[in-house]
Amino acid sequence: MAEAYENKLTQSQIAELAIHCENAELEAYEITKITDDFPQMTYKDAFDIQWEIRRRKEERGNKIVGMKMGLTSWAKMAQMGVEQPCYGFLADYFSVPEGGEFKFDELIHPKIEAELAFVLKDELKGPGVHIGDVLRATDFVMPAVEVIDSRYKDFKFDLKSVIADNSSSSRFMTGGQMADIADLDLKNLGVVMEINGEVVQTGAGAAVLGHPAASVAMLANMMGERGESLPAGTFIMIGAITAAVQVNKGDAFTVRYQGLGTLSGKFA
Ligand code: 0L1
Ligand code: MG
Repeated sequence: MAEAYENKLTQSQIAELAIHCENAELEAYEITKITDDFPQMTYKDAFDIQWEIRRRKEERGNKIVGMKMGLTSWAKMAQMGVEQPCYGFLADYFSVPEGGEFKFDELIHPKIEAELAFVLKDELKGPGVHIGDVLRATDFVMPAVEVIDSRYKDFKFDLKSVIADNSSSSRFMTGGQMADIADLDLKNLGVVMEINGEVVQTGAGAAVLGHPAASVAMLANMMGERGESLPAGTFIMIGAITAAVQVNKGDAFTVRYQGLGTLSGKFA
C-alpha cells in the first residue's frame, strides 16, 4: 500500500457505506463495487468501513469470534486481480457447527475454501511480528472451512472494495482435530476437498504465503498499523490452501486434512 494512510472520504460517507455493505450481507443481495462511485477511496477509508461494520454488529449484540486472512496465495491474488492479502473479522453467527448445514438462501453466491485456523495463547502485536513470534504464541492449530460470499456482483471487485466488504467473510466451520504446532509440518500439510463425493481441489499449507504462520504474522502487522493487536485466545483463519469452489444448494462437502481429521457439511 504505497498511498498515505489517510482518509479521502468523510466520516458520514464511511458510515453510509458501512450500512450499504452490511445491508447487502444481511439481506443477501448484490451491489456494485463501491470504488465505482467513490474512486477517491483510500485503504484507510476501506478499513474504516470494515471496522464500522464490526462496530455496528457489536452494538447489536453480536460477538466477534475471530479474524480471517484473505487472498493469501499468489494464485488467488492473480485469480481475483488484486495485489496483496486482506483481512476481515468473524462474527458469532458466521459459525456453523461441524457436520452442519449452511443455509444457502441466506447467501448470494457462496464459494468454499479449505483453510487452517491458529488459536493464540499469547498476544501478538505488530509491527515487526515474524513467523517465529507466531509459532511461539500459538496454542494449537485446527482445520477450518471458510464460506466466502462477496457482496459484489459476479465476485468482481478491487482490493479496496473487498476490504470494505469485510473481505467477503460470510460463514465458517471448524472442528476436526486440534494439534500442537510442533507436531505438524505446516508447509507440507496436505488437504483434499470433495464435493458430492468427487475430489475438486487439493493443496498444501505452503500455498498460503509460503508458510501458514506467515499469514498470522501479516495479520498482526496489518492490525498493528491501526494500533490493534491479536489478544491471547484469538481464532485466526489463515486464508485458502485451495482455490475457492462455487457451491450450489444441496451440495455436500468433505475436506480431509493430513493429521487433523475431516470437516463435512452441506448447503441446504
Ligand atoms: O478468504 C478469501 O481469500 C477471500 C477474500 C476476499 C476475496 C474473495 O472474495 O475472493
Ligand atoms: Mg478465505
